Amino acid sequence: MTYTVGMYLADRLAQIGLKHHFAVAGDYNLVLLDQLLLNKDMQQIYCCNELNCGFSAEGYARAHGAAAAVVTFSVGAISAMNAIGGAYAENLPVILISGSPNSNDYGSGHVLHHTLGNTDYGYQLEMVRHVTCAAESITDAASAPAKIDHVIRTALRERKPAYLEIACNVSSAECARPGPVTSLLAELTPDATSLNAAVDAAVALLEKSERAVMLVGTKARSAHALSETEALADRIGCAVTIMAAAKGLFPEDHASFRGLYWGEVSAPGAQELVEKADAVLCIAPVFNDYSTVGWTAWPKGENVLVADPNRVTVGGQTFEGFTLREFLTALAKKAPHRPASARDTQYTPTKIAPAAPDARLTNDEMTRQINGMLTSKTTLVAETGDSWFNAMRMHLPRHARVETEMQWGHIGWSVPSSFGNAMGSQEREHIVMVGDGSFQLTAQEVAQMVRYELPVIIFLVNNRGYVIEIAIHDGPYNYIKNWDYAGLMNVFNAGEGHGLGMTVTTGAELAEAIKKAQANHRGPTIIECQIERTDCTDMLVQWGKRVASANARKPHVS
Ligand code: DPX
Repeated sequence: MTYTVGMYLADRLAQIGLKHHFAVAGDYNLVLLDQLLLNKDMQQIYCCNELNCGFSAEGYARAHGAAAAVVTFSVGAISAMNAIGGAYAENLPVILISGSPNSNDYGSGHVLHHTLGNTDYGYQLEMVRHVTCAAESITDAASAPAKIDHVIRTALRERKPAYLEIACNVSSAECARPGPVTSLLAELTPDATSLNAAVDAAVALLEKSERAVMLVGTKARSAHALSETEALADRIGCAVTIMAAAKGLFPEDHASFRGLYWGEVSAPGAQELVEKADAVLCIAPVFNDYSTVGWTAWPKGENVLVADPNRVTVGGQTFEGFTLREFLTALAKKAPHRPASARDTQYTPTKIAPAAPDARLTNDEMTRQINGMLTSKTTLVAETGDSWFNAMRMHLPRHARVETEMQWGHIGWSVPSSFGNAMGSQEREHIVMVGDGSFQLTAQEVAQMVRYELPVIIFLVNNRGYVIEIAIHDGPYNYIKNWDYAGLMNVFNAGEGHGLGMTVTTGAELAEAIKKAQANHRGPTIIECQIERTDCTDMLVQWGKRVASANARKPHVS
């Protein structure tokens, strides 16, 4: 049998550990999909549309480390680019693969279907460069191995998405076989001089501090530095706080854990801890308008160390040439013990009192019951909206995971992303919290959970509108058409699936529905939780006010 470009790509994807890839068919990628199907180490998983396909791959990368999505030219790829932008913002190595025009049509002057109707077919590559760390167009078999390897290696190294387009007549063309995968996975050798200097500068900051605090940020996971972060916390012994997007990245039962730092909406005591500390070690943070609560909570200055995935800034100097993992490991060998900030404080998880079982369901009662379901095997996917704040106030058992998309913030992300996440970690339990407004963007991907029998439990919060937007800036555009969300399951089952849909209006009904959901092992469950529109977290209201006033700053006139 001829060894082909498509087989090479499949082998490389399987070699980096992918057991699945996500796809939507189209005539520019059909031959490529056939080639990928020949690889029996990987299963092809189908999505309803390319936006969802991109987000499914994004979710798979969260669970599994990397992912691939295969789409058709332009009509498919341009839809997928939004999700790929999300993967870029969230530091996830997703390989977007697009079928593309026949190599003979490039430069021929031919007008092709699914294109802009011009005769230059380079535009998709140009567009995708902005949302990927490497992008290649393959129009001949001889250069395919080098281009495929470059794209995959760069994505894995930079933890960012990358792009390949393969001319539809080249995916079945003959090609060389790949060598060992180690060439794709090799890490760069660290610059020892720079690393030692960074560690010395960090030690100097800690030596002169009495109340050091650690602040863990979201990129600690994509930098593969979670256990190193914990080891450093053990060594220094100081209080450890987390940023919102890093919820779940530091164990909440750790003796030094002191909760969420999010400016005015921090856990009790956490704001004071960070803002009064004489040394703040920020581990892989993302400081944006949301995470700084409208630029009001941004640790800066002489006593702040920022350890980014590939760079450390401390004491007015910046160091690079090593990874975050290498820095944390080296620092944990030399850092002094500074336990004061942990010794003098404690962490008390938020406790929500149970509501009367027959009282109208509230946001608090819903959150309390969902929190009660979490185990070390749970992955909780919290959509943009009040679901963020509900996730933030939950107490997590060790190894429970929380997924949010706080940098990109595309509503509707959670449904396809949880589908991909569940596909990539079938040994875990997946719970989604999603608002009605968000759900309406990507609802059809629940049908794929039915198709692949994934027991994802979806808490659909029906508060009749875009409540987070109402908190930030109200207007008629924040009110949406109501749907029969639970009823959708009949549509998706179509007489052959095991999806379950229920609507609840009281705490007792919710408790009953959760029991049924947990017994439904062969498909997803939607529990539509009907709550009042005005019933949202106080955190959302406070945070919303701050972000709104940052957005409303007048243009600067010089
Ligand atoms: C918008 C947002 O119902 O949740 O808890 O009621 O807010 P809450 P819902 O899902 O509403 C979400 C809504 C409209 N954001 O409040 S956060 C603007 C927006 C976005 N992404 C995309 N379009 C618009 N974030 C793709």
